[in-house]
Amino acid sequence: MTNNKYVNEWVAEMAELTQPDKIVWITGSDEQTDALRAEACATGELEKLNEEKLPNCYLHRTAVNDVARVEGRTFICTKEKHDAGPTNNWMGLEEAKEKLTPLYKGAMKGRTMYVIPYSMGVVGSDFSKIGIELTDSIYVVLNMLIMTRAGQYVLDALGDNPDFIKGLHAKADIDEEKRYICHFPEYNYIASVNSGYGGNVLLGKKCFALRIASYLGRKEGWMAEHMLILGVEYPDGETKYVAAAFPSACGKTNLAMLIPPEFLAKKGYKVWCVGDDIAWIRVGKDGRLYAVNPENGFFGVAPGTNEKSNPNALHTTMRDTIFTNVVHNLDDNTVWWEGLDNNPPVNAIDWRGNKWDYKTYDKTRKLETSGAHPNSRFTALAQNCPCISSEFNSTTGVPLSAIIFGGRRAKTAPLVYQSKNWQHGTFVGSIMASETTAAAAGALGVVRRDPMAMLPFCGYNMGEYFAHWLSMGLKAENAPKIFHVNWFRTNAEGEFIWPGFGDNLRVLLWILARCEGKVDAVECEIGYLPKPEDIDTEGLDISMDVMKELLSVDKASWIEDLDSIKAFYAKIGDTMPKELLDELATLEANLKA
Ligand code: GTP
Ligand code: SPV
Ligand code: MN
Repeated sequence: MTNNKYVNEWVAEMAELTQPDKIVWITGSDEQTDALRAEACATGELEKLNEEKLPNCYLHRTAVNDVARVEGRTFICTKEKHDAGPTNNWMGLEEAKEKLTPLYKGAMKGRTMYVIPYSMGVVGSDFSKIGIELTDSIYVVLNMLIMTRAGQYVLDALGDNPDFIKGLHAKADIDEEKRYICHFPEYNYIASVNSGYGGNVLLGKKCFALRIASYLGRKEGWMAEHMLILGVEYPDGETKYVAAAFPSACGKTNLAMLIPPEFLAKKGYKVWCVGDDIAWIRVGKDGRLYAVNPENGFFGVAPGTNEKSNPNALHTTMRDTIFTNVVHNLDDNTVWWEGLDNNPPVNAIDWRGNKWDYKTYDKTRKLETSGAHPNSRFTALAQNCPCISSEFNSTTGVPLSAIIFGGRRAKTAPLVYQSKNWQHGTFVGSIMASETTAAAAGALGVVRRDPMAMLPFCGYNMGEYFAHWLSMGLKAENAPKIFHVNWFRTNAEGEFIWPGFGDNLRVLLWILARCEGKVDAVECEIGYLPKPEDIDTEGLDISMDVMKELLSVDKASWIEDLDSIKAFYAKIGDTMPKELLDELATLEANLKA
């Protein structure tokens, strides 16, 4: 509770609108959290899992129509359409009010409204910002208690300050036709209704820490990005940090927690995870860029997580975790998902809540036949991660040596290349493309342009976002070098050519060696490529020919891509910075020379 009149007035106003039976302020105390867990178990909203095997872990199933972010129903609501820009759905303020008010009216009748005070970033740090989410979902409360720093101490830190982000979430009827995720950057306000799933309802995450924060970052001179942050510790004990932007379900969590290949581990290399999804970045006094992870936990993709691909993630989820839409193993009251191991449970309930026979699983019809939804997730505490960085709670952030962009491309993009400078690197980020994944509702595997992995998350005009990137490079005299990677090149059989996961450290080491000026590169049409022999392949079953292929530029497919880039830039229209149009002209000339 608080004496902050801005908070109290707003809570009262929202309660009058939604008419909850009861208002409960989330304190973060163990007693309150335990009571909420017990209540959720009593109503069936959560199922308590095997306390011996998975202490303090719970299972939740969302509605079948509510399993991913809904980009088509996500809106930026501003006075002027221009400010949302051509890549966002825009809704005017009046229309938003007309649409949303009736949906919220009485929506919490018979329910409890929970008031969640939370901080994105360490409470009290210059990087951090406070939010208050009102929700009628215990699932949301328990997730927010993992994903953010939440509770009474955040209200205490806020004091009587009006500077907080408001978020109103009501489950209503989980009606997908009436589902709206609306952002009002000019009013520090987020409104989410008719969903109970992850990115749509954990309002601190994509809604605040990316869409609202990107808008604030432009206004205040910093950046909010869809990036992991990791540290590579060298055998001599020095640690270098990189941030990497990959689209949803394209490998951020996996890279952030990677385990070095054996020969590198033996030499003493280690990787530390600072964050797996979001980075807030500021210019330091020394002209370098400094990054913090504003989150407190991981909302990670479950399928494919196993003892080999990402043991750190798996261990992180062994306690204090909420699993969403995975398989329930009734024999020992644990969980399972495709790609965990080769022992699917025999006595099992699938993500839809039905009895599930693993023998009916058909790889070519994943969505229909899998036991765990392809976008099933775990919500786990960062502090439970075996490789969490000692800088996780840093209030000043970690200095970035490199920024890495990457997508899921079967062809076109090489394993890794370096941009020529910040402006060219911004261009490389702006022309990113990736195959769509199950993280958002809609078609899968379709290549779309996803600049800086921010297409669904940039809270303002994309052309102005690019201009902001360019301006940050001018402000940061010692800006990181910018690279592009692609772990997802496939052969004629559609199999991945690069082993990926832990072996991606081999590529990171080349990137960091470039940042130090310790290794040469080959200049080509798109930037600088490694010499194939400069990526260490010790212990890998991969031929020099394959390495050459991975590190080649397929000119024909790049030339084919030019049309799509031009169309995308044309869509952005007159806010497109001239510098990037010039870079595109240079790329075209290089490719056609
Ligand atoms: P969001 O949480 O949606 O933002 O996703 P993310 O970028 O953190 O993606 P995540 O690391 O969870 O990876 C998603 C999928 O990519 C999983 O199915 C992984 O198995 C797969 N993946 C991750 N890294 C690699 C890699 O290096 N190679 C291959 N082939 N697949 C990978
Ligand atoms: C993503 O889709 O990029 C996620 C998951 O990280 S969600 O929180 O649902 O946005
Ligand atoms: Mn994400």
